[in-house]
Amino acid sequence: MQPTEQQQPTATHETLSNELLLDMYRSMILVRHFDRRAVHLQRTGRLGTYAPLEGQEAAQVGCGYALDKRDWLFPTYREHGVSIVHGLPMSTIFLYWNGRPEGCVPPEGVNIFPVSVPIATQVPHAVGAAWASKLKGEDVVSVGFLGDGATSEGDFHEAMNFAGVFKLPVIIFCQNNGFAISVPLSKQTAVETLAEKAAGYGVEGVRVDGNDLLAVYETVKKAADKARRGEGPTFIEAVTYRYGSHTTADDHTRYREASEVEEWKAKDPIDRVKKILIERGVWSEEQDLAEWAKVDGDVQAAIDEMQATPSVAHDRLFDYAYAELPQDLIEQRDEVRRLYGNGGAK
Ligand SMILES: Cc1ncc(C[n+]2csc(CCOP(=O)(O)OP(=O)(O)O)c2C)c(N)n1
Repeated sequence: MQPTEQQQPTATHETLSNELLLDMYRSMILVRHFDRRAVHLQRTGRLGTYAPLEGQEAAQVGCGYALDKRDWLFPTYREHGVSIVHGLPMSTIFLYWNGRPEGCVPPEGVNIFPVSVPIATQVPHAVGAAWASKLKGEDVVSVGFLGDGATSEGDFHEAMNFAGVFKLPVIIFCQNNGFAISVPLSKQTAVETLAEKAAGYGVEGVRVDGNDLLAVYETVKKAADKARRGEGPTFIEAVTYRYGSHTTADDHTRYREASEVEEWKAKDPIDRVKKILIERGVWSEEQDLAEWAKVDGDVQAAIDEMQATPSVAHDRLFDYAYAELPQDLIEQRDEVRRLYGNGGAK
């Protein structure tokens, strides 16, 4: 996939205060550092696996800042950036990837659903929550996140249709990062843009440069305002790119050219904002270095918290999927208990 040159709408960053822009920039640095540390933790055996987002910071941080704390997020496994901005502690995300049940429980008042790994299944959840908000007359927007590959799933189409018919206060936010694991967009869909799919459901579709923080912020804000006015859903296609592998379990160099990755790195979302801040005279290289050091302390504190959390008993794997365990799973659970003793806690 080539970087997309022409996307709508064009952001007018002059309208944003220095304070807000600096805040968003600091969040992007935090998110990138968090992400890199998570990959290292996985490589040293301290996380089970991990889905990196490096390259997608503008899409996620811009989206997060455009929403209100009362809005509800329905994330996939890659939404660490927007989740952190929305108030999810980094330690919770680390615990999730470390296989702890605590990693699925946001603090009270942080309106984020647990991560959905089956792709697109969270989109009907978001639409359902938006329907509830509408019926209750609440001023709340739900946001369902998905990737380009997930737009081929039935759940996505059913959710879009329902959202369109009932004019629900929902944003369906697609980060088109060019690949579904190793499958490129050209093998995923015959349409030129994913945004145009929205028309088939009577939903407004917007395509935005997902590496442009300000464009994403403005686009999501506009969609959220529209939803709050009762004017229905928006499907947003944020065109971006992931620099690394789909997860730490695959090797992206097997399915794409290094030159393509380099081409996208030249459009790095963090560098773009840094340039604006330096041009505005409110940021310097020295401040930048200090900021990276500061976020390192914050991320380290979250890692320490994860490592201080007692390990989990293996048999808790069986706790949450069924109210009453089927017989074959009872047998498996009992075998785990026999093998590990005491439920398997270390
Ligand atoms: C229903 C379902 N089918 C297949 C998978 C296996 N799978 C995991 S991620 C993935 C690709 C998703 O790609 P995309 O939607 O583009 O999102 P991205 O991971 O790039 O953010 C697939 C096929 C799954 N998790 N769920």
